[in-house]
Amino acid sequence: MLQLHNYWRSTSSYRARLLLTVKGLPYDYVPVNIKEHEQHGEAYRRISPNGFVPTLVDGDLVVGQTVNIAEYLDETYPDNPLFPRDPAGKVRVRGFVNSCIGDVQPRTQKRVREYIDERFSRDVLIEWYQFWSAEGLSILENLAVQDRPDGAFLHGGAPGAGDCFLVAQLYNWRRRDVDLSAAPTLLSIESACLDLPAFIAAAPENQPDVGQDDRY
Ligand SMILES: N[C@@H](CCC(=O)N[C@@H](CS)C(=O)NCC(=O)O)C(=O)O
Repeated sequence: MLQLHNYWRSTSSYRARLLLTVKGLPYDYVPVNIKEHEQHGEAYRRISPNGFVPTLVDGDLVVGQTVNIAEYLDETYPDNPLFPRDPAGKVRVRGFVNSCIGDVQPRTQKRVREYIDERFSRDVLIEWYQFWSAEGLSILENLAVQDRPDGAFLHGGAPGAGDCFLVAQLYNWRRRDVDLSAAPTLLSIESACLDLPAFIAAAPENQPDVGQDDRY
């Protein structure tokens, strides 16, 4: 059985859960409480030396990094593909997910927020978060519009890796009141996703470790 070490409210964990549920793969949920800094504990560092969630474990294989998880799952479990099979489509969706994890999320990830909050102030953190979130929103909207094929989702008529990454990122922005109105394409893709059983199953509020969390 696949195991996912993750935290209910983490954006990266949410996208990994979505990858699994969109693929229709059952998994064991192993909570890692990053609010209590369990990601830095000795036990978790044995599977994730850099202390990031999520980590997927498949038998003896340990897979970190959500793009890596997406590609591993698609190569190993071919049903319900996460990436288009044609080169142009694959390049487009890979470009989108790499932008999520490379251009957008790292600027506001937990350890960056904590550093700014502790070193400067909550006000600086809020300004930082809102500025880079607006920038990230614009990056993803531009990518979603470019060469988008017909269909309700990011790339056609079925959800794939890009939709998983997008829905998790929008959740992150929405919970901190980012103005999303400049991204109508992203919002329409999100609304096509959110009622699907795979997206309901992976939603943060439906996870076994759901609890209270700080806003920032
Ligand atoms: N590039 C990584 C990012 C992972 C990541 O940023 N995880 C966050 C939670 S969303 C985390 O573990 N933060 C804990 C920390 O920064 O100490 C991926 O895509 O898996």
